[in-house]
Amino acid sequence: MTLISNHMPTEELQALDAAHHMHPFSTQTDLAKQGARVITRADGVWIHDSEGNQIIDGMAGLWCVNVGYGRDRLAEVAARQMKELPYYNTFFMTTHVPAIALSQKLAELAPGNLNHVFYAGSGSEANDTNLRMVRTYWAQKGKPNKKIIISRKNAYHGSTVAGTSLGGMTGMHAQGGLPIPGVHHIDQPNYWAEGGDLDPQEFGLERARQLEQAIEELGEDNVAAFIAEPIQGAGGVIVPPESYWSEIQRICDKYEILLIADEVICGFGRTGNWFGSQTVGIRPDIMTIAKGLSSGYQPIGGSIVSDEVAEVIGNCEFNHGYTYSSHPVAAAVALENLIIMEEEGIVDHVKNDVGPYLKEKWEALMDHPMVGEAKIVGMMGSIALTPNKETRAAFAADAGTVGYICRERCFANNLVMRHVGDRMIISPPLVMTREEVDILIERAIKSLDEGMARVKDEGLWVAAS
Ligand code: PXG
Repeated sequence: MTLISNHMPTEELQALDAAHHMHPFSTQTDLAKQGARVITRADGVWIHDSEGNQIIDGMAGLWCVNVGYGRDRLAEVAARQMKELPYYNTFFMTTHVPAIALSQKLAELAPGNLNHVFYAGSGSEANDTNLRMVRTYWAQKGKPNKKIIISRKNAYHGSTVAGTSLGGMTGMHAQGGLPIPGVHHIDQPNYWAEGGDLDPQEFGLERARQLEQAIEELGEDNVAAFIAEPIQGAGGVIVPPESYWSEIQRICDKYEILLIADEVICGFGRTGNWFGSQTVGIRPDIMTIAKGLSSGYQPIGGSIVSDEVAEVIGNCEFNHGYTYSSHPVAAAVALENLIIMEEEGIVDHVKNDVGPYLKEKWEALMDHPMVGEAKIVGMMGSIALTPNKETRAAFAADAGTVGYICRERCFANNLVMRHVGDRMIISPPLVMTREEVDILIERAIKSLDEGMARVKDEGLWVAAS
């Protein structure tokens, strides 16, 4: 067998990759022609590729490497745990110290009465757990018809059958005959794209009240829960108007609908608090967690559940669990990650130090002729690209055409900044320094300038009518 290593020529690695590796969310044949970028190592906020480029990672991997790359402590904890107990389950009246210790820590960090954790291997799996858990909860309470989960268009809750169904991505629903029955989607609070002539706060209320209308239409006795990201991430870092979340909380309370906050991106410091729910001022019954829980060093997700939900579920045998629920190595690494976050004051760094610095620089991107709005909470930000700021116009070209051009320029300038349609998004490692923020912003401006020139050259600087 040939030993495949970082020392092989890039083209050979790309050819082998194209031959045997199927990529998520990619058009395999296009990628095979182009060749995937081979990432070889990473340190701090920097990733390195096989061509020797040093790329500043404005996305923290995939919204997850909150403590940055190259943490020896996490590697050491993993090695120690692997030697001591690499695997054991917690199904049949057994437990182990990593699961106990991580659960205790999460109960301490999570707000209010969220004191119980059910583990999964990812955010998608955790949302599968949530779907079954809320339905089981209501069945246990003698209300088996309370089954429908209300979610939002353009939400992202994962890629499994339940995750995709709960999510509101039409392109994902189209593949595989989803959503499953019992999931209902209302509109998202995306003021830039959908606010029309309303004032932002009025628009926020209008969108929140769609939840009330949906509950009335579907029948309170048929609705189990509402699920939402405090701030939509994969949908384009959509920051709702302030009026939105307090109204949602009021409605959930009024109709006794469980509130599931999907904290997979917003959790663990991303928004300047431990959880996005604290930033937007809500009291969820269940929080979905993953990503920043282990800073991506191990695959682990879960559901943090309120005392009340845990008590009701605890009265039946909940026939649910994954081989890797409470995986000891993943749990040990996650715990060490949280300890690092505490010791280094990383949440405070986001809230009071580099977060506000990034906000100032990010919002100044509004001065760029192609940027219509710049939104940022903590260290997740987005800008809307537009040919006309005053009218909040979209481009006439298919959504994403201009965004893709800008993303390509970012890559060429050694910056990972993603596009979602014609919004550009960032979610860098939380440990980023001010100097690194300056580099990120400098490269972003250069890429926007080059992107705009190309958009004009290609005759794409045209507003949709
Ligand atoms: N909920 C939210 C809010 C997420 O952002 C998941 C659930 C699913 O987690 P797992 O661990 O199963 O992936 C996510 C994941 C993107 C992108 O392109 C975002 C995610 C995953 C993959 C791609 O922005 N978020």
